[in-house]
Amino acid sequence: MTETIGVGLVGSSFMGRAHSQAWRNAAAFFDLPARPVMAALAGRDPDRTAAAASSLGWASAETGWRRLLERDDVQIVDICTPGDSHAEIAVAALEAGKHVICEKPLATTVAEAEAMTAAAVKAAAAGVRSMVAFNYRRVPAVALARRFVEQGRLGRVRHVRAQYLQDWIVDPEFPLVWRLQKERAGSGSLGDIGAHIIDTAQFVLGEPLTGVSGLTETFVRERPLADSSAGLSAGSSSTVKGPVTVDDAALFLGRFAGGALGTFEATRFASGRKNAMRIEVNGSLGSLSFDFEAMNELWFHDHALPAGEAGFRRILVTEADHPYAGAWWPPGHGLGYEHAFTHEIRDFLVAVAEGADPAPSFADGLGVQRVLAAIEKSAADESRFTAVEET
Ligand code: SOE
Repeated sequence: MTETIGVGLVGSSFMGRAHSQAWRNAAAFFDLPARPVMAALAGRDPDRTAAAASSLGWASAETGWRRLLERDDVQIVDICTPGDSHAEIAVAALEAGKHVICEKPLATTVAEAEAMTAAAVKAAAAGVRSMVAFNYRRVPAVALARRFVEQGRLGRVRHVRAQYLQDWIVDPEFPLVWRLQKERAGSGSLGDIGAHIIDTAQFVLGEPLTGVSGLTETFVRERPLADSSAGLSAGSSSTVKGPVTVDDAALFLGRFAGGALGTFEATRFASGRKNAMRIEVNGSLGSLSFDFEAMNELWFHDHALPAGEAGFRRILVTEADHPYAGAWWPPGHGLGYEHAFTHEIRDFLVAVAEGADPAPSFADGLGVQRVLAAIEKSAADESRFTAVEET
């Protein structure tokens, strides 16, 4: 591999750090058509960005993302900022001829996602690629689940049961970080983690959701104002409170194009559950079950076996012929949260080199955004929620 491709990344919080490790490691573990060069990290604060660039492995630091677009040594822009800046950065980067990978959810509104998709389609005609970073598709066990469904091992799929359960805002004194502000995040649990289970379910089934019905709730309506840089960590919080303008929890039902029914739950109030991204699929020939808290395992029930022998059995997804797993450690040694990011960078680079459109595309991200909007619309329509008669 002699070719190189320059990368500029915007943002150095949780996702910026996760993506940085992926750029650092992709070429060390995968055969890539071009070696990524970590040219520059961009951020708003010069000192913090310079310190982050040096600790995360970036060759230089830029104040402001626009500087990345002016640099000839940057061919890829990786967007790891809060949702309210995705559209502006992505459209400008695509128009400047840079390939773009953008964190999820794609945008804060359908209109923004539409503008981004239009820019992506236009750019693709000129060979400029884009991808939305739904990392859980690249967990080996989730990719294996997709393989099983694609191979028909589950038969006719009837049910999808998906949950994303976290508990980091159970404490009402946890501050009002950007993920709890509608203008910055678009929505709450719904867009932040509900978007993941929507994408994962559509990916595993290979079908889109065609209709949904939603129920959302904000349990804690005011929280102490946060340090503007605070992410998932509390940071320093104030005694002054401000309104929480997003959902704390979102439940929804859905119907898939092929007729399967889906039940979904996304919440940050599931005390004790840290990152339980779960999906179970039931089909006429068998079922699959996955929980991110045991991310190297996929459970499979073969319904064709005699009842006395059947039942869920654990597949340890660490074999060389499992998706992505062969690039890493010997069987049984296992992967972690960070590996899915490395896999998505690997897939993005291969698509860019092959001149193919990487998946999930911005159009796929727009599809998820439309599902989110439909859930919000349904949840806001109180008349569709039937009150139980008092006895
Ligand atoms: C916070 O809920 C969060 O960091 C999400 O924003 C990520 O997408 C998810 O992977 C982990 O949790």
